[in-house]
Amino acid sequence: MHPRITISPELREWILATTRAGHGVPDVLRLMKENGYDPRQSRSIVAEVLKLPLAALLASADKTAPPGLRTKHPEAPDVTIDGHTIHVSLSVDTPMLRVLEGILTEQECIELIELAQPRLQRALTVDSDGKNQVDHRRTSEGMFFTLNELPLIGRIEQRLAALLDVPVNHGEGLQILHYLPGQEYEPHYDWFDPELPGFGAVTAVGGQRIASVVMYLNTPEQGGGTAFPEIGLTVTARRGSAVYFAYEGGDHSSLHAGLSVLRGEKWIATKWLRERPYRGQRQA
Ligand SMILES: O=C(O)CCC(=O)C(=O)O
Repeated sequence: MHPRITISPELREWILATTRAGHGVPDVLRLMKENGYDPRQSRSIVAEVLKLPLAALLASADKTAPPGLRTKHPEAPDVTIDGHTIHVSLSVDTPMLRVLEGILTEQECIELIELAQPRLQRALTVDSDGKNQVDHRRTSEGMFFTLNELPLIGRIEQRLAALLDVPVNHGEGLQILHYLPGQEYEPHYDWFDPELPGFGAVTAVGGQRIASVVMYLNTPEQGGGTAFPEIGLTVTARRGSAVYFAYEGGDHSSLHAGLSVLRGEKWIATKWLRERPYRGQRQA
């Protein structure tokens, strides 16, 4: 989980003074970049100081961000890929979020669970130094497939790549998570906080994460939805559907949580996408 960014009083005052003096946000972002600030971090800082929605600053991204890929956001009502039709049942702009129905077939969900089951281990998170750690906030069990490990995995990766217009090699290995009653994943961001000491290490290969796709492999009897507390949205976990959300620029509205499973169990497959090709190790 990323704590909210800390902004020094001097920087806060400089941003306010510069905008009061008549300079626009693009000027502020450009000056910050010239002074060594990471453009994504600058956008989050400026959004917070000026109380602007981060999305409003993304228009400035083209001028300030280093080249990095963004995802294409699927538009309603239907997207057909290789004969497989995916229905966009909900679209949100901030964070950029889509609920996707029919991303996986029932048979694909069953096979993924069967393949993952014997390889499950306590799920980890990335600590502030960039190392994997056991974390009380994430109590599920999980495993990773490597890229294109099996024909089924390759097929799903190709489908996501075509849907989101991101090459397969920008994806981290598909992660399967299994939650039992009472297990959950507390609110967190999937992007890496540029202010944490491990940022350089976790982004050295592939750069920053730009989007997540959480695919539901079963329908829990009760509970287990994915909550987005900043916007008051809970996506119901339903076999074969998914929630996709993009957070280019470190969007705080992408805060999300795997809600506690109240009855039954919950299985998901998560795909994290990077701005550049990623050939690295497992990340939680
Ligand atoms: O379990 C969920 O619904 C969300 C999973 C999640 O947040 C994650 O894997 O990053």
